Amino acid sequence: MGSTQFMTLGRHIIEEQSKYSGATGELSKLLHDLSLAAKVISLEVNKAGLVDIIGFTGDNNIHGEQVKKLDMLAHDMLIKAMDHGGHLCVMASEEEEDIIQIPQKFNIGKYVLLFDPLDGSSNIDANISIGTIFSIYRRVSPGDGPGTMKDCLQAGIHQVAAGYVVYGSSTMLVYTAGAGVHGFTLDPAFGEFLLSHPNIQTPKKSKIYSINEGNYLYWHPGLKKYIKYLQEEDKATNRPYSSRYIGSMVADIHRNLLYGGIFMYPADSRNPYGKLRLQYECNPMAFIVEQAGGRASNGKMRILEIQPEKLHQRMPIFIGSEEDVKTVEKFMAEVVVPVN
Ligand code: P6P
Repeated sequence: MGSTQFMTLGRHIIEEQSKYSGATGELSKLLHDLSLAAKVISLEVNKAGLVDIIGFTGDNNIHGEQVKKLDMLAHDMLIKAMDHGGHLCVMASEEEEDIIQIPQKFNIGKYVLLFDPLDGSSNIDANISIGTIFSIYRRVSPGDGPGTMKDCLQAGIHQVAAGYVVYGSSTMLVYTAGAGVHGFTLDPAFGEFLLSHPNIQTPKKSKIYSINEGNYLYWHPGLKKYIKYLQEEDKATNRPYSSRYIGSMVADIHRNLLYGGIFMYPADSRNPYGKLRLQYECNPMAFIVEQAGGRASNGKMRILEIQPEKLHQRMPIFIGSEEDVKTVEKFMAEVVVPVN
């Protein structure tokens, strides 16, 4: 999969931008600014074990979850890198309840940025891969003033670009602007993201499944049947599958994107909407995986076609190799759960 050409992210974005619908170079500058923030966050994540930024800030985020110092550093870094480029009209982050206004003289840009600054943060102390996820839309509000909540509540099908950064054994930035999925590996020696995975295509069928089996008791009966089906032996359908679950969405989906696999965070009897957030986790990952030839649904409908109602709403997600996602949808449709 590796690429031999010496292609930097910046050059790739500019060369590719002719394929983006209505690209004026602004999107390229936006993606460049995002990569700058990613480099600084990567630096901090990689030295986290050495300086006092491990551990809790003592604060809770808007969802009542204890906030790690790196979470807030990543959040602040992204805002600092993105709020004065003039390409945005509004931002939204997992770490802020409301939309984030752009300073007045820079806030009439034509794009909207949503992000999860550091997904998987509960793994930080254990030095497990974590990630940043971003999603970019064109504004729908009038262009002569700041962006609005409406700009941030567009269906995923309207994204113009999406990507993630995975801080693992190396730091990789993976993005799509609607013309394929491309992966770049950070060379820390000179701080450039170099094209390492051009035109990523995820296998149509796999033998990896990723789900937190600790929630088995609470699952939909059709999902229970599906997981048992994956564990049966049948050489013709590559079963039993292997179970791989890091507990960090970006890392789990990144591995499955490259190797093939299905990642599931379903609704269950305790959490009727699952755990993951539609606007800055499910939608960007769905755009990327679909562009790589995969599929992403909430078990019933395409993630990208769901009309968001709330900025931080959660959504069940089944995402990855197309045939595997179709199979779990079939298992769940065949078992009708009586409405209590
Ligand atoms: P669980 C990390 O906290 C996260 O938001 C995702 O990155 C990850 O996929 C999921 O939660 C893991 O949740 O309930 O399995 O620990």
